[in-house]
Amino acid sequence: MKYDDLCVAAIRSMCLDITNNAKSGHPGMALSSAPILYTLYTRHMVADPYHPNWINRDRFVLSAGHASALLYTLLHLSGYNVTKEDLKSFRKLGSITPGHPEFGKTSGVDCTAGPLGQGIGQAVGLAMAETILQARYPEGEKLFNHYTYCLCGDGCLEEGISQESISFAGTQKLNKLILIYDRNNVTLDGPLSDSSIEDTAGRFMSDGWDVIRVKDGNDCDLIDKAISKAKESESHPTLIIVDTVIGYGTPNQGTHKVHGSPVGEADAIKAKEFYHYDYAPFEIPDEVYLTFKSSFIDRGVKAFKAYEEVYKYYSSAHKEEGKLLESTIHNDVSAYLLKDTDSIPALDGEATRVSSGHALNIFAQEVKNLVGGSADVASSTETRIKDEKTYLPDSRDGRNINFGIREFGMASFQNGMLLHGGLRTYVGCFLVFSDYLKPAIRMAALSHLPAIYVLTHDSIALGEDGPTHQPIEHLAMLRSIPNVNVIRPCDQKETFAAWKLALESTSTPTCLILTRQKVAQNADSSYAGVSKGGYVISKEKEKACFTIVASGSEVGLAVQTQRLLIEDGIDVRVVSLPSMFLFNKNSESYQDEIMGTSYDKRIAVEMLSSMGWNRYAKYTYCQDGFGASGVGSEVTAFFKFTPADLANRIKDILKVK
Ligand SMILES: Cc1ncc(C[n+]2csc(CCOP(=O)(O)OP(=O)(O)O)c2C)c(N)n1
Repeated sequence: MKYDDLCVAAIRSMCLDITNNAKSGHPGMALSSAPILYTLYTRHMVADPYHPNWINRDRFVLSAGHASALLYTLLHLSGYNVTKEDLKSFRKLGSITPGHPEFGKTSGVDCTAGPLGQGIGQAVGLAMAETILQARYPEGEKLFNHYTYCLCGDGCLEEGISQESISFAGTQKLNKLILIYDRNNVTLDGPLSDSSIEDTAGRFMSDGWDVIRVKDGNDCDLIDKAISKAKESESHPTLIIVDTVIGYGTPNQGTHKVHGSPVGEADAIKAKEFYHYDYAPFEIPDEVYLTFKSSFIDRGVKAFKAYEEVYKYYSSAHKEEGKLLESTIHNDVSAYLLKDTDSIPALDGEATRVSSGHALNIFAQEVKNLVGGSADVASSTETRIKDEKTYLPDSRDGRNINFGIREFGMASFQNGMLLHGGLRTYVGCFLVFSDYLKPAIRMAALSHLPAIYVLTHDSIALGEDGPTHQPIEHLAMLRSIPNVNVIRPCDQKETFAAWKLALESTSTPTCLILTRQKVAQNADSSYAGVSKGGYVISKEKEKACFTIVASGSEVGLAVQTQRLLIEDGIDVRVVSLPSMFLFNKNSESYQDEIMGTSYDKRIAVEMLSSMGWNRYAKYTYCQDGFGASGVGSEVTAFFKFTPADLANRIKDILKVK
């Protein structure tokens, strides 16, 4: 195009100015990738900067989030609400241009990224969402028909999650996923060759991807051709490998010195001379703005207008589906949920993972856009939606997804699907393997996504599989992540309630923590109680002198212990505390009222780490060491999780013989 060189020079110069001005940031990849993003935005991306949340826009994920200065520059030129002042506030407190892109903070940022590799996972989820929505809506191809682009660097492809992502995307033939790899062969500490000898093209091809090479990362026409070819793919995702030079044009180009610190005024001047760019810092000539106006902006505005017509037609031709889309575009399905889970007849003696399976199947009938699956443990985690197909290239309408044994990838794909909008999702695995999910859970929480994690086999009571499979520290870990609601229901009713709460959420992820073993149904468990996070589940006889606080399967243990103690004349209250997250939202007086006794007259019981429980009780009765392999009931008895042992402990505290 006429002003390609000028535009690319302007973008590069702006990235130098932004990082120099902030005295912080990563100019290296911003400079190497500038022609790639310039070509993508001006010649291919279809999105309307004036309707940045348009559901059918092409998505762009900057997986190498450290190159954020480049993305913000592109958004500024592309007409999004990112001003020059915002660019000058790069990395400053309160700005909309934070160090790494954050979804929801900056118009035009489709995905939070920075933890390397996770952008690729989220891009896979975004691409999946497009295919699922297309198949699940009648005439869905009219509503959902866009590409997902992702830009990554060497670092993203070294991360393990990239492998989980590419092998799943290849298997699922996500042909509208286009991953562009800025191969500048330099990472933070030095040359890529110090840490990788990979044949990247071979790796992708073996996973069912098409691979295109662009040998000169400064040639916009070559980049353009590669993207056009990738868009034509009918059954494979495409990797475009673009050979580039990190820090292009600066005196330290090609070295790690230019990766992660501003180049300084003197080197910026030299680089601009090299680009033949003769403008003051932060100045951009009109030709550049006009180029973006007549390409990206005009294309996007026109496409959005056309879509409005489609939408109008759709809302009248398919009223029900139109309504569903309208309300679920922002992941809100509250209008479709059962009003009352308490009226579902409750079964006694059912494992909460089984109750969860029932709940899922009840809610799946109501919430037609609920899809999910597990990391190859659907039969153990009870995560299958009955009578529904498996999601595959030839059955995109399948609601059951077998993510394979790729926990981190699975959770990251879920983030992508939710980022897209229009779907509700859940993923499942054993609680102990939430370690593998953790970075993606954190990402969901930070991105305000209502992800659902079905985490079963939730204590040493799982038995025979032994300490490798018995979670200990996991609840403390999950509970310590900001904006994550961890719910550990004690019986079937609480499990139904927990699912309802998870689906009612629109911006907080929920972890459902479920037993492998059977538990008794309590008479007084309720949705209202769970929604408060904690409540009295078994009242004292007259006046409690002590309170047992418990969650999940230990509520049953607490109630049995209460009976023993009351027989011995010790009046005790039992509080079920399925969610610390929700309980902490109540007033202090409510919390005290529920607890019933003073802090030093309370014990918290949970067959996992005690960490965190001292906020509620002076004493804890928990499992702070690793468990052991054996029959579940024998393991729990060995570690003294029996009514008699717990009663003795409480008597010791109360100094009662
Ligand atoms: C999971 C994770 N580990 C480490 C980092 C810190 N980090 C940021 S960029 C980077 C090097 C990335 O290399 P590359 O993708 O080649 O980027 P480039 O050097 O081209 O900017 C590292 C280690 C990170 N952001 N995320």
